[in-house]
Amino acid sequence: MLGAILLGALAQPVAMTAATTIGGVPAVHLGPGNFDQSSITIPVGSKLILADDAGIPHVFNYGVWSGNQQHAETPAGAPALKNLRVDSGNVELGPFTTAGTYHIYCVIHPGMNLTVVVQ
Ligand SMILES: [Cu+2]
Repeated sequence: MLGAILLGALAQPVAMTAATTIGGVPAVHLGPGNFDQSSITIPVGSKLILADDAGIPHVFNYGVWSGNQQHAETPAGAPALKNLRVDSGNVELGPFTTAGTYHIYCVIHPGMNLTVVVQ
């Protein structure tokens, strides 16, 4: 029974994003007012690095920008993330221990949205 479930999971198509990693941890790089990719897929139990290469301040929460409106979210099972300010360098989120789709946005930059798929 468990084997069948595992095989079923393995048979699902996996989005093969050309993800970058830093020290083996999946990473999304930050531009001046954007994520350099709109989504990233990581395995359950993985952390996620946000790499502020440009040294531009960003502040992250769960939720999305829709037009010029911020919509905060409180996703169940997600690691803590509340007004996380990044000024430069790398910040680590997680680990993400629960499979699901999580939305992260930057409160400073309209439209700066990232979808994190944990599977
Ligand atoms: Cu930002």
